[in-house]
Amino acid sequence: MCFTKLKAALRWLTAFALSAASSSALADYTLNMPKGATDISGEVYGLHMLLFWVCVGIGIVVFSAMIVSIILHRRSRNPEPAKWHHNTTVEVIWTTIPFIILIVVAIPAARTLIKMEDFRQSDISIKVTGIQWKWKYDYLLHDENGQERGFGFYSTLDAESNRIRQTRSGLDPWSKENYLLEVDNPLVVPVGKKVRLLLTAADVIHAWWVPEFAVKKDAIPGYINEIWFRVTKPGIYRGQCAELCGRDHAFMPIVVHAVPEEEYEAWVREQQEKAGVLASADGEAAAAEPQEWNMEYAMRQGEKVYTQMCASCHMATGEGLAAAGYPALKGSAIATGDLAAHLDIVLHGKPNTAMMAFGGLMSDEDIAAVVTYERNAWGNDTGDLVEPSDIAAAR
Ligand code: HEC
Ligand SMILES: [Cu+2]
Repeated sequence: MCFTKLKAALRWLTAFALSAASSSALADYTLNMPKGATDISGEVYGLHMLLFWVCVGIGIVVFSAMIVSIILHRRSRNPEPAKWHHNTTVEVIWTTIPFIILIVVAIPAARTLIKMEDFRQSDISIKVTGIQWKWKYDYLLHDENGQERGFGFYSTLDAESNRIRQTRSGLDPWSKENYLLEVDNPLVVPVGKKVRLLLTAADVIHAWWVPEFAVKKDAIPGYINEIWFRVTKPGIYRGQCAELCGRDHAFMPIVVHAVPEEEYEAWVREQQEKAGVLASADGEAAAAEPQEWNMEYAMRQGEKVYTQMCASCHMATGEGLAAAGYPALKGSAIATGDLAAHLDIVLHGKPNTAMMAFGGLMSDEDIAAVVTYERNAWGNDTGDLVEPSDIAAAR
């Protein structure tokens, strides 16, 4: 039986090697760390290579000495071993040389570290919040009068990767470019500007990591960490959460679009317009066009919010994932019963379960929309239209 298993494993390995060789995966496959897209990442790469060659040098010297002594002083050649021990000259040499090597590598390393920790004079600050299992980006923007003009959005695994990755989806991961490395809303930054990220988390510890920028730092609840980067080449850069943060840790990728400054400015304006934070002619923040609140709009908005915020646990079908303890919302007594109890669990969560308090994470409108959606989707036809004012009252 063991033998059959071994044969199966071998067959699988061969198939894997063949498919890897024939696909683009092999072309992308590299052993070394990337030179990256920022000056700092270039320096980090340089340091890494310097140390690598120092290690190679040390390896050659140490192993040569060892091999030579093993051969020259083998027992058959020297049945009578020499009796001396302790040689001050040799000991001084083998203490001094490593000491000098350490100093030589510490100087450039410290210089780069100091630069990495220098957050002064940044051009843009963005707050990054790790959430199970997505990222939230808040652009902390002000106009020249100090008026807040910021906006924020969630960045979640793209729908297609999400479909493919479901157990027994029957879909082929190789068919999707950048499988599990694509999001719906990427972080957009201008090339050549110093971008400072303020990292935190809403639930457990996550870590924001983009290898091409040589930045990786923990995002910790109740705590703010800083990182910065200045991208030199326009492009799309990808990364992942680098701190094991729960079941879907592998499904909260990071995508950064580094674009020329004008393109960034245009994008920011568009986001500000959408968020309704732009100044009108008289200097007051112009409110977004008031949206008429009706069933059709609430359901459309609710589905979007549900896909971003809830589907990772309760599933797109509303059927939940019993094996992981995520209840179905389809036909759920709470989602089809008393509205107050339903709002309570969504706003305040359920302590000591994965159902977190969404009240602090989402606007009245988004919560009203998603609750309306839950109460009417998947055959939960309660007909209830929840108003944003209901949420404000229930908070
Ligand atoms: C991280 C996983 C997770 C996410 C994301 C999540 N939930 Fe939950 N949810 C749970 C768990 C676990 C429970 C069961 C809690 C308990 O033990 O009662 C639950 C319970 C519920 C219930 C009660 C269902 C019932 O019949 O008991 C509702 C309603 C609900 N969630 C709505 C939502 C909404 C709306 C969202 C998105 C805004 C959401 N959940 C996001 C994990 C999650
Ligand atoms: Cu994470």
